[in-house]
Amino acid sequence: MSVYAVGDLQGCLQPLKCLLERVAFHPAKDKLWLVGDLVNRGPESLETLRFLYRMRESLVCVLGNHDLHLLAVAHNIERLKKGDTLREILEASDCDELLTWLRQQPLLHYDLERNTALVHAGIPPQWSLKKALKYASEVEHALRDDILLAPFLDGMYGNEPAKWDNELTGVTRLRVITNYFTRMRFCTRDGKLDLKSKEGLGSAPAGYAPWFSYKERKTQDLKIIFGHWAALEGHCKEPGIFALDTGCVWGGALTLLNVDTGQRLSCDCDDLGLAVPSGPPLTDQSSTPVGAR
Ligand SMILES: [Mn+2]
Repeated sequence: MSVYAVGDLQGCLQPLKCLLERVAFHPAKDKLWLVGDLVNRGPESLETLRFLYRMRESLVCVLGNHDLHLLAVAHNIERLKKGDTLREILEASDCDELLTWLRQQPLLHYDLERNTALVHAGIPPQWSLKKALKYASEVEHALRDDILLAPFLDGMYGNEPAKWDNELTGVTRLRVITNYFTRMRFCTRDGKLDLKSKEGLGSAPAGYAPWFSYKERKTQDLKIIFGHWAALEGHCKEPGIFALDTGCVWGGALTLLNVDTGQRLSCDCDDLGLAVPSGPPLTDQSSTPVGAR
């Protein structure tokens, strides 16, 4: 059995198929971990979701900001934004089935045997693994609950409060948790978020640094696999931290990591003879869903 992790798909189904073929992925034996942002902006969001749903028994999948945005649009909480490519999912006859599956997926996955966590954006420096799992489960509970789902989706948009406080309650609390797990790049030592800067390591505002860079980070002993930050181009020097978003949808490549050996493979649309999808360049990604409305 092999365990592989792939970066943000965003509807790039052909590069995923290419990578699974190259490693001779066997659905009954192997596992595929997904860092989230399965859909949106890319060419085949609906077919990507269908493909993953069919192989759901072989997957571990955490949710990204684009996946949550899809759920919010589907539940009439938010409208499609310019550049969204989600309409084909909303109009599909199997939309309910696909989204019912999607909302069961966690925000944070922990593999005890490998002491490895899978998360879309990251784990803030002030949270231990134990706390992170507890807070993730609060959002996961709301997502799976028919009554709590709509208020959660309605309340999740926004950048404030920028910092965790254990006294927070209700949808405000869930918003901050969601922002950490699905949108974070830079934060302060004590976990105050900057959700505006989206570029590389050099673009941090004064007092802010990448969430993984703090020496006192409470998850120093944990391996963490994450996506979301295409401007890192898959590079992260921090030991045990694996950045997998290599911007496939922005003309980069899709990266697959063998979780046990550390071997990386990548496949881009050029390799497949496909047109590179049009979009902003790597360092200028326009609005990210689940931002301020
Ligand atoms: Mn993302």
